[in-house]
Order: sequence, then C-alpha cells, then structure tokens
Amino acid sequence: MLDEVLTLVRENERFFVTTHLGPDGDALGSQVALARFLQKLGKHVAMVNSDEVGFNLDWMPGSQQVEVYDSSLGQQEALAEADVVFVLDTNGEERLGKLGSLVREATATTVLIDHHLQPEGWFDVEFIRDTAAATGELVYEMIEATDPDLIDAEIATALYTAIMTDTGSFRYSSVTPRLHRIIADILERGGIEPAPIHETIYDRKSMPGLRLLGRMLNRIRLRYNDQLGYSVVTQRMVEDTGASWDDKQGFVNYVLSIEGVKAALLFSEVDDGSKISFRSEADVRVDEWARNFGGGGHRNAAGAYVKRPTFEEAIEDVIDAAPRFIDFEDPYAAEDGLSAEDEAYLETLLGSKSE
Ligand SMILES: [Mn+2]
Repeated sequence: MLDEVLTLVRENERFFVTTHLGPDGDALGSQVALARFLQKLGKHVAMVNSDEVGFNLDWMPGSQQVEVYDSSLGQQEALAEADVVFVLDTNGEERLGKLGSLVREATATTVLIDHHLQPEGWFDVEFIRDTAAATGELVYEMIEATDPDLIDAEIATALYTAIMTDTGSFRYSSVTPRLHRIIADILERGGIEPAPIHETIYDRKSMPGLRLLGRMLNRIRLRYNDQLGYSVVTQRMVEDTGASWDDKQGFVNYVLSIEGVKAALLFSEVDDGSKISFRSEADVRVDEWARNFGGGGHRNAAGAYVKRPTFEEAIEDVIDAAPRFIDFEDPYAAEDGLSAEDEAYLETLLGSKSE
C-alpha cells in the first residue's frame, strides 16, 4: 500500500491530483499538501477539482493553484499526460463530479488515498485506512516516509487544517495519542501556530449564516425516546436569510450535541428530494443506514442523496427506517418488567375496569 505509492512517486514525473465535490478542509488540505510535496521532489503537478474552493478555505496557502475543471485543453492534456492520478478523500466516481468518468478512464495509474469505507473497485493502487482520522494523516505518512524535512509552513498549514477539520478540532473517537504526536511534528517542522488556523476556520461566520443556523435550531425535532434528533434546511430558509448552502456546514453537529441524542440528521431540501447528513456518537453506526439510501461514509459521519417526489417523503422514509439500523433504548422496555409501583397502579386501573 504505502510502499507501492512511494515507488510510484519516485518513478514518475507527471501527477494529477483531485478530490471530491464541495472540497472540505481535509480534501483541500490533503490535496495542497500532497501537491507541494510532489513539487518539492521536482515533479510536475496539476491540481484540478470539479468544484471551486469555498470562501472558508480560500485563504489556505497553495489553494490558489487549484483549478476548477472547465474542460479546457490544458486540463485535458494535464490528465492525458499524467503518469499518476491521485484521488483524495473520496472513493467513488460520482463524488468527483464531472472529472469522475475522465479520471476513471484515464490511462494513468489511478491511486486512491482515503479513509472512507468500501471503495469502488476501479483504482489501480490504494492507500486507504478507515481508522485514519483524516486523509491528511495518510498524506503525512507519505511525506514522513520520504523525507520529513520536506514539511514546510505551507504543507504544515494544509495538513493541520485537514486533520483539525476532520476530527472536529481533535475531539472525535478517531483521535489517538499517535495523532497528537503527528500534529506536534507538523507544528514543529512547519514552524506554524495553530490558533490562527482555528480562528480563520471557525470565526468567519456570516450574519446570514448565523440567521440560518437559528432557523435550523428552531426546527429540531426528537424521535425514538429523544434519542434521534433531526432538523431541516429548506430552500425557503436559505432564501429568506440570504445565506448560502455552504453555511450549513457543521449544522448537524448541533443536533448531535443534544444530551441523550445518539444519532442526528440534517435534511437539506433539493428539488427532487433531500440531501442528508448523518452523524452519531462513537459507539453508534450510521454508515449502513446511509448506504441503505444510496449514500455512504464513515461509521459516525455519513451522507446520502434521497430522491423522492417531495422533501417530506424523503424525511419520512429515512426517519422511519432508523430502528432497522440503530438500537434505540426504550427506557421502559429496558427495565426488567414493571416496577412494583407500576404493577400496583395497573392493578387499580384493571380492577376498576372489570368491576
Ligand atoms: Mn476526510
């Protein structure tokens, strides 16, 4: 796996690096870090994505070199002439957008570097580990195994952002002592401060985005003994607040943060149904549930696009299916029968009826 990828890096000159639609911190950070690493080895690198870099990440050094795919001749040549194509942070053709089929059919060796479950089978080489906290962790391992001195401020900033954003600022169950040692190494070698990165990512909320958050919070509903929480972002809510769809990033985590809620969903209205974010506590899995609706992801964070005639139908179908994938505790059934008090109470009711 890793050895095979490093051999490909050593023995080739032209690389094409891409990542998924709506690139998040891990996607973009991994892409920028890998590209700069390759460039420092004297390689020729093209970074091309189907989607543009969002405003919350456009500050990242190196992100300006990422091109949006527009089927220009230059981009087609970059792909056609590449020896190796790296696909980062997603393991499926569809998630690559317009580039998906082109990458899949490319003559280059396609290499998957990713931490999601169940990759599609068309990659030539895979460096994947679903227990990795972020794709950035795997990119770090590539650089570390080659020459850790190559980690400069730009690579460090990109990798720190990748790992920080994919671990909810180092608080998910994927965070280990080893990951903290990697972070320490990244900070020391890059000579960078973590605080400004946190501020830039988390303290740049727009007023319309906060208004949208307020509307979303107001619409949280609880089901299954208050152990499932869900809310919605409708097209109307986005229009009314003047927010953008990007603003709903992280919203689902507010729903999951409710005490007693072990799984949370955010339904985003689309014309033909709903896009859905699934989140769960560490010992609860949502990936099978998402997969059942044509989606996928991690154990505790997954997504799906459910097509239905109406938004409401999509919500209903997914919520109704919940007990097939999650064990909701019923506080009454969980007890060993009824308490003496309950028995006595029932007897008075039954007694009065039969009399
Ligand atoms: Mn990731």
